[in-house]
Amino acid sequence: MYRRRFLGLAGIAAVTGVGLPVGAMAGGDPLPPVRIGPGAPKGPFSVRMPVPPTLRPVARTDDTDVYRLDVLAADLELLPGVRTSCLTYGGGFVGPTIRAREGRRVLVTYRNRLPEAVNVHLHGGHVPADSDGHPMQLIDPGGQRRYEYPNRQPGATLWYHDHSHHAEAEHVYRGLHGFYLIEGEDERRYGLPTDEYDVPIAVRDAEFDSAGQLVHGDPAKRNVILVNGRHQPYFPVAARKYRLRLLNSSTLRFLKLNFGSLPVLQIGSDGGLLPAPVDRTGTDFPLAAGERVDLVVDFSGLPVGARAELTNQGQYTGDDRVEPVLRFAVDRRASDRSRVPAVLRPLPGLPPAAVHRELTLSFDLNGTPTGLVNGLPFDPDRVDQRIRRGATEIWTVTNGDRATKYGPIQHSFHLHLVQFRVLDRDGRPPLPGDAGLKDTVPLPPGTSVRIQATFTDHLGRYMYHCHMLEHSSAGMMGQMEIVD
Ligand SMILES: [Cu+2]
Repeated sequence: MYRRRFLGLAGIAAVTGVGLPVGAMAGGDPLPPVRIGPGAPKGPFSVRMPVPPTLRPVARTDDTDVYRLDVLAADLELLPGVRTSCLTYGGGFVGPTIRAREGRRVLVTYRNRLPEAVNVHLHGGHVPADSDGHPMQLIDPGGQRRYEYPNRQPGATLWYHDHSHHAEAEHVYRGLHGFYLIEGEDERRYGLPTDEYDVPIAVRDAEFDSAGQLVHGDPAKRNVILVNGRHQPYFPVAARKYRLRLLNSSTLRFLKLNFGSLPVLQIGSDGGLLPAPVDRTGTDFPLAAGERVDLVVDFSGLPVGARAELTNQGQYTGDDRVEPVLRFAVDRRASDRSRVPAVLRPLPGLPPAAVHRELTLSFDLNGTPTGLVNGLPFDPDRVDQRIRRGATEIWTVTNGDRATKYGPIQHSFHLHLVQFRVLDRDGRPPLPGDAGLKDTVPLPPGTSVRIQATFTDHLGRYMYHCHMLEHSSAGMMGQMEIVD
């Protein structure tokens, strides 16, 4: 099914542009408003945003929390009054949140109750190779597999999702994703908002057919933004500070989220907290598929009854039209002893790098489009990079699709096993979204990013790839082996 439109190659600027230099922007008519199911539309902000439930461990020992989670089909009400067939972790379109603690091990046994093979990748996790969800290590129908997560890494907003070879895009698109939050040992002492005031929010796009079923087809037709699995919901908030952890769980689309005039401090990115909060009030948050941003948003200046909106900018038509995503409805006052200290978690230093590598991501567009890294599609039997355990390396990653017959093509870059630092982009300073520890970064057409990482602890084979999952499904993925 590797049609060019399916891969987001046609009108790519319109589909994935984030105000980045992608060349000619495809125009086209605005997409029709969403109108599905009996009684639809109910209008925006008519349904409440769910917060994914926290998964309860089935057992605890001195140093380990043990979980079980089923992978199963479920019919869910993503749109008002319509049942949509979904693939789920534990029955939720955003699966249950696993809340882990730094230094305390988590074991999760996933049981596959689907009629097809699946697996699970902990995105951003520093985990043993046989627990990383290698695309060829699958859980067959009826089978189960136990994944071990040591959580020996700083507290961070991670997420888990399917990574089964050639099927990851469709599986994630149909629902196989959830949050995995590690609380750092240092975190409680900062006094950040916790518990009901610490809210993970997954934002993504989707297309529905007239019967309300998900269509995994032309990305340009994905005209519904889902927020924790609901279209344009509202979220009741108290007039106080909230920690909001935003994830772009789209398979392809780049988001550009904006909180308007609400006071927003960025406190973290993919791999955990920043050294100090950054005032991002009024700024856009461009998020590639898979990226996260950790924020403290302050509603205390709003009276009870006030409304504020999270919006997405210009993603459907290539213009700068603002799309409502989520409404915050202030419905009560609440005491607030949380705070955002001026100093948060120091970043690890940047040791000298002995090894430099160069990678180029591109498509072979002759015939069936094939994703390539350094000219080769993914081959599970081939190791593309051998890396000494403990080594610090600098990788220059380039998007080679500046001028294809379909125009410029957007990519992103995701590295498994480790968090990296962005050193620069085309010799210029990193973007605001590159700050801190990162595992996923956007890679605009024709540009390069230099990243640095240290490959500690674990041996074995891991992936790196474009995190536009239709692109990795089409082969834009490489394999590294960490060796002694
Ligand atoms: Cu790509």
